[in-house]
Amino acid sequence: MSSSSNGSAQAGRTPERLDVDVVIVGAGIAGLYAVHRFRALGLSLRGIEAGDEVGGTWYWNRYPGCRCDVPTVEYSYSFDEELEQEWSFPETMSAQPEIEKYVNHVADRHDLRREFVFGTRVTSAVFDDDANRWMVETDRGDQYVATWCVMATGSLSAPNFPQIPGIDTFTGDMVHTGLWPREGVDLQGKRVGIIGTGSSGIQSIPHLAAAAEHLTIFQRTPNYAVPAAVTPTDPNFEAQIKQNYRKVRDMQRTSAIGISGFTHVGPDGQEQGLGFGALAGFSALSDPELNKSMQQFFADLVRSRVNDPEIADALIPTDYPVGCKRLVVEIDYFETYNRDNVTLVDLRKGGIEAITPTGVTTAQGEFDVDVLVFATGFDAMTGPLTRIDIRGRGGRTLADKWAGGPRAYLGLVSEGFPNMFLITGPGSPSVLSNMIVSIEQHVDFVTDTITYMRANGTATIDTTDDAEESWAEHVNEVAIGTPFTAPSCNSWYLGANIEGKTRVFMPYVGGVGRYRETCDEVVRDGYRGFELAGSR
Ligand code: N01
Repeated sequence: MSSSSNGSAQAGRTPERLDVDVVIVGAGIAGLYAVHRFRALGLSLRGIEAGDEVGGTWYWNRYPGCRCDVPTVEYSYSFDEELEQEWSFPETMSAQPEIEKYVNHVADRHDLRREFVFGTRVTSAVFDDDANRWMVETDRGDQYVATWCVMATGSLSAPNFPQIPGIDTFTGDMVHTGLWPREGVDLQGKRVGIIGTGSSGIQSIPHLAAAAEHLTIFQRTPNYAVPAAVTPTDPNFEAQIKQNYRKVRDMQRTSAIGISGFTHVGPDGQEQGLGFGALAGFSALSDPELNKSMQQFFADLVRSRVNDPEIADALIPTDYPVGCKRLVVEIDYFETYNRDNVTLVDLRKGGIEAITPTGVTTAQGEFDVDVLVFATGFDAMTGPLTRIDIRGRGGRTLADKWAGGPRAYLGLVSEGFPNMFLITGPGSPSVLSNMIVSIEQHVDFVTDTITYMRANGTATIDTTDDAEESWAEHVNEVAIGTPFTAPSCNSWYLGANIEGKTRVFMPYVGGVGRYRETCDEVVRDGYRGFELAGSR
């Protein structure tokens, strides 16, 4: 990595007061691409990043075992065709350090860091109705005035610490997988506890078990998990992809989840592909009979890998369909339960009652631990936005507006918050897609929109209640009948993981291709559903 710690390097910097065209919040994959595109328009800009470095998700989530479950060659930017040819990912599905390295390389290659302040968190963004401008403030005392505010804040970036009594009394090390320290966590000879068995828990558990003296796993709900098809990158296949990258990108953009499914005939005469079926079958998963047989397949898989039948039973989901929660991709997860130094606490037999200075108290007894890992997920999709004091027209807060569930036309603009763009916001394919494909599409949309507004001297872009409402109805409609919204389903897609959060299915399940077409049509129809007003 070229600059190891921008944030700490900027620790003593003087607060800024800047008047710019655009403020971009976040230096993840979205924020970096936004800076790249907007700078090419000649816009003045300031990027603001809470972390010490670029990377977003891949900066914060550095827990052992963290890995992407989208094929590497597809989980990459498409805008730099030379980079596509030059860059090589060593594995079919990249581990976090490789992706972080890639994102840092992009930042260096396009000289993007210099537009950002690091180690700086946006605390408020307030729209000035008279001036049609956003006033953005940070925890470092910066004040920015901007015409457009682009929230590249990520969908899974607001960590969830559950409200467990006594959580603040724990005297050992407490760490969230989504805030894993850069220097790592010393687990040698330690009794480690982990709460949560979603993707982060399932990925990290084998590594924690291997490093710790003892690992206690607190599982509230077992998850469906499939073995990850991770192998070293086949140079022949990589060459094929590189020759066909434009076709691969086209296929991604018109696909259901932003993954091309590109195949070619290998030297053995067999068709080879990217081997990614795990998330692709929304419609197949909606067939109850097929879903039942998949559930049986999972049960058999777990029983074949876990020695103790009682533990195997505890690891098999029985009360919700496959596809309700995000399908997890695992390596050696189930075998970990065959280790002598691992204990599974099935919280369905008695839940967590408290955290004490020395461990976790459950209805089944007390478990002493030295390190407590929270793999308890995120206040997904809305949390990264509602945790900022965002106030739109008339001083209305976004948090209040979204108290009954998020509303944003196309997941891009929320009525009453003009000139604020949400990258991969609720109501867009976002977390149900290859994020880089969706990010590029949104940033391109915003770039084109700003270009259009400048060309026409338009002051503001907003949307209407009606447009927002009918989009919300459509998002809801396409989710009905899928396992995502099954009555037995409790997932973060529905906000069910956060106490008091209104249960609304947030992402758009209609598909990346269909969504892109809709956005293109909206623009062709003169920004149908948006309100372009005033003159600058
Ligand atoms: O979070 P989660 P995550 N007491 O919300 C449990 C992406 N991602 O960080 O199911 C006890 O899925 C909770 O239990 P329950 C991916 O999109 C991708 O793992 O609510 N347990 C659950 O087991 C993923 O879906 C990768 O009953 C409590 C766990 O904590 C998303 O990020 C890797 C609890 C939270 O699981 C989030 O995944 C990692 C409590 N009070 C993440 N509160 C890839 O592979 C919560 N839990 C690409």
